[in-house]
Amino acid sequence: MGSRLGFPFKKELRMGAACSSLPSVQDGAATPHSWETFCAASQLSPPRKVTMSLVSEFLGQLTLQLGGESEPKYPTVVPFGGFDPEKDAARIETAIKTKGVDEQTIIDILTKRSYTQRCEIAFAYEKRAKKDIITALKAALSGPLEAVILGLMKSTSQFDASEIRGSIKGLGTDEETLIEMVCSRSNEELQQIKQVYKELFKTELEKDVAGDTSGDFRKLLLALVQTKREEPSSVVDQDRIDQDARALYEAGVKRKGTDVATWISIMSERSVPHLQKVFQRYNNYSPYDMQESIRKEVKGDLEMSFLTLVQCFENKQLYFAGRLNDAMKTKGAKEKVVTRIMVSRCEVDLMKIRSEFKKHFGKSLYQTITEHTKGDYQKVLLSLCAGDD
Ligand SMILES: [Ca+2]
Repeated sequence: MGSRLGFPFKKELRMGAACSSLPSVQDGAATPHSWETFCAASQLSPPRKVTMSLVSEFLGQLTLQLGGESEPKYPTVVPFGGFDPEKDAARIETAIKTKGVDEQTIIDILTKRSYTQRCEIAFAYEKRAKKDIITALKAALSGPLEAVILGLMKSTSQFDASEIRGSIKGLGTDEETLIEMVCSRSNEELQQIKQVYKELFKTELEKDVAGDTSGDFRKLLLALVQTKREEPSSVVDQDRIDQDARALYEAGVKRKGTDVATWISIMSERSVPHLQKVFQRYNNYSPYDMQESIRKEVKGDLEMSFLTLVQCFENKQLYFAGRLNDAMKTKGAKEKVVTRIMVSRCEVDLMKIRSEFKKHFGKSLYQTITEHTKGDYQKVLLSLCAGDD
């Protein structure tokens, strides 16, 4: 049995049980024969034996990912050409064994490989070192650098699911994180998060969200988690755009109080391109634009959720750039927010977030990270940022 099995179960869950829950390579009968099987198993927790059914689950997920009409990606972390997992695993083993730990080598390798490649490295590492890479990295690293590196050992969906779980199951509920995660993710991303959430935590995301929120805030989050948003249509339906714009106005600014249910159904069910046109048309009815209307009509978590939604419908990468800018406004940095966005978006749209950052805040993300962070944490963030603008 691998040392990993001696790990407290709860600890594994907090880590998101990504590669940490891999069936051990030296488990004999459970030995995965390839990194694909190894990665497939990494989707599951608690540790389970690798069987053919897992392989088909993995293939099923691939089909799911390839089947849908995916949003275009703008990653800063891309597959490394001339990739050699054996060589990387050996270099990481040496770096971990080096007195005082050679953090630079760990950063250089793991931030310049895709998630799939990092999985291959994990597999090669476990084969040669006879222990799993997560446990080894956890023991070798500390502080915010450790958080980034362990985050990178999860897939984007696993990381997102773990962040949501942490925001709900931590001390009290971290509404700010929960809102960012649920209101900024696309339907497709939410569908994958829901699936992974169930695999990792053995419970439905809906159930956890419902258990820790209340009132209209809960209704809105649950409506989003149900992922009923329509797919973008090639036909622009002007009548429907007009109807929705008027309905949003009549449910809010025009009447006393707010008909929140109408706002929720329109904002959780319509496609993003449709909503962009609805918000433009909205200005024909309302003296205040949609964001101003939200600020006037609702308060607290509900206000923050609607604002996040509308900002993401209008320009998601600008929303993330703004979050990063806010998190690094003061002398230090709100490390949790910075880490979350850099890790979760580096293989999705960080390149575009970078350009929105530069365009709107006058300074590059690279330069801002340089000014507001230090040490190995700064090095790992700059490497994920992958260039100045
Ligand atoms: Ca009103």
